[in-house]
Amino acid sequence: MAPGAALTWTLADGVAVVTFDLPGEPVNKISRAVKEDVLATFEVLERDRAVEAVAFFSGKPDSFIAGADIAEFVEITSAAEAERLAADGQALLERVAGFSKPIAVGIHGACLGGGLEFALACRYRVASDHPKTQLGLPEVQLGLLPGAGGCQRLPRLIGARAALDLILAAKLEPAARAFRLGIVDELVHPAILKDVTLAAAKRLARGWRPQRRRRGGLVAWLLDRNPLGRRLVFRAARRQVLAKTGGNYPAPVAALEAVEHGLRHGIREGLKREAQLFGQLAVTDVSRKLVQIFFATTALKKDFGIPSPPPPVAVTRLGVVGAGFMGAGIAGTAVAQADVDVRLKDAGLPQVAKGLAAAREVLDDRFKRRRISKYEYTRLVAQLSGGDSYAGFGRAELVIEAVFEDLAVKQAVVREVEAATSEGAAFASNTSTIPIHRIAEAARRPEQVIGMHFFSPVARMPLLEVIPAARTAPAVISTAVAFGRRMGKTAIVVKDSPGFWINRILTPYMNEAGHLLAAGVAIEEIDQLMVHFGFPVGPITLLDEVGMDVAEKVAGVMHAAFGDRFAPAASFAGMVKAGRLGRKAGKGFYRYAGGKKGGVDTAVYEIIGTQPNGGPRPAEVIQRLVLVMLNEAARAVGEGIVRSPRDGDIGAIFGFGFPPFRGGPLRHADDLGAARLVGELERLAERYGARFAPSDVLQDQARRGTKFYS
Ligand code: 3H9
Repeated sequence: MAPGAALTWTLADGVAVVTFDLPGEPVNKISRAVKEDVLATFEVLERDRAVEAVAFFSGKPDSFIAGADIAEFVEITSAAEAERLAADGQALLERVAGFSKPIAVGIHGACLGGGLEFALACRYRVASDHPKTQLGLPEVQLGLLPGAGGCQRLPRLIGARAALDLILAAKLEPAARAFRLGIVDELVHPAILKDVTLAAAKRLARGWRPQRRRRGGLVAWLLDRNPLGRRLVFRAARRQVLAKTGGNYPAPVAALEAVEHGLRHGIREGLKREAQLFGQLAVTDVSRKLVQIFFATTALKKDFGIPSPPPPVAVTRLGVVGAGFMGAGIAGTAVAQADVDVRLKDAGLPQVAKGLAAAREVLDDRFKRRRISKYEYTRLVAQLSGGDSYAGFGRAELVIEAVFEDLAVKQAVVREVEAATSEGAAFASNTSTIPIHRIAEAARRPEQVIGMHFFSPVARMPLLEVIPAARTAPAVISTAVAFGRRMGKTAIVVKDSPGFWINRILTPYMNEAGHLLAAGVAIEEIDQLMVHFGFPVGPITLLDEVGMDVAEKVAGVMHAAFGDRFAPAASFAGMVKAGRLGRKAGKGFYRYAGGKKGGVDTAVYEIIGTQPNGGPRPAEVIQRLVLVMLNEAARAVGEGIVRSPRDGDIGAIFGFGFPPFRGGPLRHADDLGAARLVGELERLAERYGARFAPSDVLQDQARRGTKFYS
């Protein structure tokens, strides 16, 4: 970047209107070069007598500043270097905070990380009330902390409790909530953002001091403003952080320390500690992995999974067949996220009514959490409709089926949908195991058939597997990926093979949990060990969540497709017969009362046929569960089930919560090393059977000394 290229300014009635527009980049980010530019610009503004105040804007259409340039962190090799980077960022913002002329910022679009730290250093903040305007300090999500003064300025502005809530959870707040919290001073329509910010700058130049009301009343005073209350706040936050991260993520703990240190010892000392901790965090393996995930995810946003993808069809009306839990989830999420008309179809009106009510719950939830206004809610609810025929499907550009997981049923649905839709409409199946080409065999237009595998609950699970069959048209692939993204999903394009990617690698892991139960390991021990490893829940809890009937069906399909290696664990066999389907049935491995999960139901051991007796050592339990998955993941990569290790890792992290700090199963395999994995798998195979036999891919890597990521 040429010096002086990012910031430009003009003078308007005594106010320097500064525009930050990083050339050639989709978003503004604060790199070393940008820091120089800011310093040089402010130098000139300081000297120019005609300038009485500054109004600062972004030149990007829908984003303000995305934070510090994350690419620079990748190149850092030592903690000292990272600490210097933070100290330089702090020095820049000290210059902004101490600037002799008042600065007002007009924020429209994402204002994140270093971008918000910059805004906090300015005298006055105006934000547009546009949905794209979001503010937050997401650094802990990258394994870092806000290192340019964010851990100091935010708690001083809005109180320790509210600041910790934002920083520790990496929360992004819509502008309206940021206004309520006191982060921004004024909330305006985007059309008048510039004028209002300029007017504020002018008033500030004339000596106006904006009054900031302390928020939160007496409770905030008791908890935020006196040392005893504050100690309580920090103690509770620390407890929560440790419970949530299981000690696997150092960043939130460090952020907590930076905030506390600053409030106890003053801003100077706080900044110093903040920079030190930033330095330490930036070179941790956890941060490196989380930064890789960030870049992998952003790269996926532009990747349609095929070379030279044709433009996607713009979907305005979606047809959904099957008003069960999945169908309703797809319908509700499509309306809420993609703002399309949805027509939901099922065999009978009572099912349709139930499905529409469930779909509406997605909107209810958004409204309750104030993510959408009453007006938006009413408008979106009106876009949901349904019936027991295909009426209304004629205008749909895309139809997604989520009917019973049975080939004949799905083939019948394809035929019906083809008869009811236009020639160009794409047909997507939400099957989790049935090969898409088998479903397409029944179609008159097989090139329009594709798989879109959502995860349950659809509104919350971030992954979508898009599965083209051999004959699927490229435009249908682009359309499915683009629509999945509009629904807020991270989409990976995977090969048409039983179980695709997620169920392919998850099934052996679930089966292994069953083998361990049979070997006498207690239910809660298996779950606790995997949570300790970093999964959000253990495999037995996951079975209860997915539903034992669904899991049994998946396991059966996978067994038929891949043979003995996927033989289901005998210990699971009686669960479905006993009606222990999991959470939805109110009983599974655990007890459920009023929708809440209770303890293990020990009556289950009777059905399993083994009582807990200690079983293998914890280290062996972890090894069996993890290695069986890594081995299958390696094998599936060898078969081209995912197009790259990146897709495989992002899929596993977003699909079922493979621990992000381990970077995904393939990064984790690289970290352990193929030679070690092969050795351990051989030992397990000898002891427990051929299902552990090391895959050709790992054996080949071990021989050649290669990895998934070079
Ligand atoms: C920080 O600020 C630390 C400080 O506290 C202390 C420092 C001392 N850096 O996502 P998109 C790229 S840490 C580098 O597709 P969208 C992105 O990779 C930072 N690159 O757009 C992509 O590149 P490409 C804290 C960045 O509209 C392109 O921009 N901030 C950065 O869907 C477009 O991105 C964050 O963690 C960055 N900071 O979403 C925010 N941001 O075109 C990270 C974006 O080559 N950013 N890029 O593929 C985001 O969350 C989203 O990008 C954002 C836009 C919401 C801003």
